[in-house]
Amino acid sequence: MELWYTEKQTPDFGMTCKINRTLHHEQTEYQTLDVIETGQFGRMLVLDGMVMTTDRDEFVYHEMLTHVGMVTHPHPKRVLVIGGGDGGVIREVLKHPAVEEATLCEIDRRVVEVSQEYFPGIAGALSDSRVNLCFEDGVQHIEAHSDTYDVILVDSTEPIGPAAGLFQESFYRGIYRSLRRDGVMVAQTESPWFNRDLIARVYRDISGLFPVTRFYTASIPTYPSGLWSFTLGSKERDPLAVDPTETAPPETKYYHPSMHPSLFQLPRFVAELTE
Ligand code: AAT
Repeated sequence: MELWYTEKQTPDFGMTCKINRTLHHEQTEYQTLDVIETGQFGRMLVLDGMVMTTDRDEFVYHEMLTHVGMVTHPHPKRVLVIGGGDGGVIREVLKHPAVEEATLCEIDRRVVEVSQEYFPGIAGALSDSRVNLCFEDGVQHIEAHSDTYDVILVDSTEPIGPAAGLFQESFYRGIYRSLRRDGVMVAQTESPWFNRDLIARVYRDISGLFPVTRFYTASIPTYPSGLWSFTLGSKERDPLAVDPTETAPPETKYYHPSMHPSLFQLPRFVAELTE
């Protein structure tokens, strides 16, 4: 008998893949958590029925959420990742030698523990001595820290359930306060096909707070529609004005310094979300 997993990405559209077996299933305090083994993408981490990461395409999302913001900051010493309990963004952050302290603020401790067990290539970086693990709601963490971080990366689940607060204007205002004078933030902002209202609203909110706001996309096959978006807010430096040749880490598979300037050239149906 064949076993198939479907994520209903919208009420009318889904992604389906064949699975060899279910490796883990539990209901945590915050969400349902599954690890399944797929034929096409290797192991897959699923929260509340939605794909968070897979062995084979995780590099795209984790590199693109991390490096664009990291190279925009002149000296990213203190970095905060909100969400991202699988550790993929932390792994990418630690590729930058300027980093002295990387804090992970994840609401659900079980995501970290299960990722350490089933995704060692992604979660391995969480045991690095520069990493500070903090299990609390990102909204509370942001409220408790002002003028602290150089870079804040928001690696959150979809804007329903525990992550709803991570897409609010008040949260971005908190991020602005938590960042130091030349701080940079990047948030994952969902699909330009399926989340158009959300993207336009988040772009307006961030550009109302930060002097520089930039929007870019990447191709991620296991995320809804396959096209994903990221919104960057910066207090001083414009990512378009930096040359990442020297600062981009060499060991990447998707992000490359030569693609950096063209990242912000958007197809028209995407660009209109930022106008
Ligand atoms: N690295 C890619 C995987 C994710 S995981 C997003 C994480 O955000 C989850 O582990 C979830 O527990 C955590 N989270 C949710 N709400 C909060 C909160 N309020 N504070 C801190 N952490 C939170 C993201 C994939 C995104 C795209 C999927 N289609």
